[in-house]
Amino acid sequence: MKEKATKEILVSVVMGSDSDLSIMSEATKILEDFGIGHELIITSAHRAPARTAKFASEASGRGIKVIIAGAGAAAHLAGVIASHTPLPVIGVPIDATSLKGLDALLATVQMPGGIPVATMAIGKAGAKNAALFAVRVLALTDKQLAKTLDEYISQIARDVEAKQEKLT
Ligand code: RP5
Repeated sequence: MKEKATKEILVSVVMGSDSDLSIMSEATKILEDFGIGHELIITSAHRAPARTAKFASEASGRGIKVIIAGAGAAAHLAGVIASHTPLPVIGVPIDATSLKGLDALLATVQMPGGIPVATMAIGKAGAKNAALFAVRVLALTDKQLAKTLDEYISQIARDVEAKQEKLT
C-alpha cells in the first residue's frame, strides 16, 4: 500500500522520551504506509514544560492537523498538549513503570471536561490505532485517502478469512 509521501506535515507524533520510540514507531509505520507527512518530536510535560507548551501552541499555525502524544508513567503529555491547542489530540499510554501502563492510561484518559484527549490502548496496539485514528480524521477531507483507508479496512477483513482458511 506504500504511497508517495507528501511533503506537507499533517501529523505530529510526540513522545515523552526516546525510550518511547519502539512503541511510537508503530504509529509512524502506519503514517508512512498511508503516505501521510509527519514529524517526530520528543518533549515532556514535566521535564520540559515550556518546550511542550511552545510546541503545542504553535502546531496549528504550522499546518499540523492531528497530534499523537505517547507517554509513560504519570503521562500528562497528551492532556497538557490538548490544553494548549484546539487540534485533535490522540493519547497513547505507554508501559514504562512497574504499574505496566495502567498509570499512563489513567493519567491520559481521565481528562477533566472541556479538554478532550482521544485515548488509545496501552502500548503498540494503541500507537498503531492512534495513527489509524489520525488517518480517519484526515480522510474526512481527502477522498483519495478515504479510498486507501477503505482498502486497508477491507484487507483486514480478508486477513481474518485467510487465517480461517489456513486453520481448516
Ligand atoms: C515519561 O516517562 C516518558 O514518556 C517515558 O515513557 C517515561 C520514562 O522516561 P525515561 O526515564 O525513559 O526518559 O515521561
